[in-house]
Amino acid sequence: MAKTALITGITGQDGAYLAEYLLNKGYIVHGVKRRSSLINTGRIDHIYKDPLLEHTNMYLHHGDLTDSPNLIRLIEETNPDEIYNLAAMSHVHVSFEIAEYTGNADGLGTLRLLEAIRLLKKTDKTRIYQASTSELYGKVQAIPQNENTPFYPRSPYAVAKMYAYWITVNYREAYGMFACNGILFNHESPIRGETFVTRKITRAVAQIGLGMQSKLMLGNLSAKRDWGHAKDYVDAMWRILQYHEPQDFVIATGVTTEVREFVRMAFNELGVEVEFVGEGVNEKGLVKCCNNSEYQLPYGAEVVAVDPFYFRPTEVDLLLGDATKAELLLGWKAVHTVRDIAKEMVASDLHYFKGQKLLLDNGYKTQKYW
Ligand code: NDP
Ligand code: GDR
Repeated sequence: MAKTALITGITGQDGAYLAEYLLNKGYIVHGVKRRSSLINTGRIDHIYKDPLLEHTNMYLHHGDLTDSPNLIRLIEETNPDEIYNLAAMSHVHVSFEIAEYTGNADGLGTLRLLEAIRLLKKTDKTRIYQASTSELYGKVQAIPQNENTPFYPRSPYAVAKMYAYWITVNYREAYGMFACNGILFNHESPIRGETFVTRKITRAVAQIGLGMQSKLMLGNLSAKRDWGHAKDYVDAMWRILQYHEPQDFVIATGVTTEVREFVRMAFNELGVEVEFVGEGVNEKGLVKCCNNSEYQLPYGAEVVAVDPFYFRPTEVDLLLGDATKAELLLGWKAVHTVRDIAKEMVASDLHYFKGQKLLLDNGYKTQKYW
């Protein structure tokens, strides 16, 4: 019999990849989406079919992690074998501005799901995956970070996720639930949210190359992240829930890269070399040379600058994960390198903005029709 999965956060980057992954495995997929004033299903439109018109194994339901009765009803109605709790206010910088909401959705939201499983007496049937994060390590206590490294969260987001992490462990120990944390390090893709640093960079690089934008404004260029591909990471989520006992796993590539270096990699995809000069808020990225006639940028052009607006009140300087446990127990290993990711993301953003430029050059506005 086909297994049933319930995915919260199905409209996000990971939710979209996971839904496609599970459908390909023959699952019936139920996704929780939020009501929004504009349609927010762009990432899953290609796999969605209207159940009233066509056969489908994917169903969408309105819901919210701040709404307990809604979650209880959805779990009761869909009776899932597996729940993937991916929904969250996932932007670290924004969490400093909406700290209480972040705590409610990202922290208490996980408790609401766990309680719903318990109240509905589904602890023996339903397995739950909690989207934990390398942000838990924050001010890192060891390099690299593994499942035994102490946490030191550095943002309202990370503190909320720390509550979610421990309440998941607690429900596992207290009620014997199959509840697991995947401590995932940063993972990116062409459908990454536009305000996370990699996507912000690849979008800007594409537009600068096409003459649609002059400069990219960034915050801390020295932050280091262990960047993997979202496609590889949703496979790890599934493997975590298939393991014979519930455990927590670090999922990472084992390679860390500076934001500055990711910028260089992205410009390299246009054949453009960028050199960083200056320090702190005065640091700039200048064009050193161009090897591709399609994207000729003038020598010395300032294409990157620092804007302190993007600095965070407390920063996470360095993340580097050790996923040995996942490799040994789950047979999981990252496939894509950070350079593969930069290449794929720049290519995808170039494709999109070339289309937009074509429209603009021919007198059509590129804004949405509404
Ligand atoms: P996204 O921000 O792309 O997606 C988040 C999803 O959660 C969206 O579908 C969003 O809906 C939904 N959502 C937000 N708030 C609520 C709420 N209150 N109730 C219901 N749904 C809500 O995140 P990612 O896909 O990148 O990440 C998935 C999860 O993994 C998140 O929990 C994130 O914190 C965590 N994580 C991500 C990592 C990464 O590098 N990507 C690394 C480690 C952990 P909408 O589309 O309407 O905004
Ligand atoms: P992060 O991702 O905070 O690690 O959280 P993000 O891409 O936002 O930042 C990574 C690093 O880049 C620095 N940075 C900038 N960041 C953004 N967003 N915009 C900028 O202009 C900029 N300039 C420099 C940041 O300071 C930071 O050091 C992501 C999210 O997906 C979380 O939900 C997830 O839990 C973690 O990854 C693992």
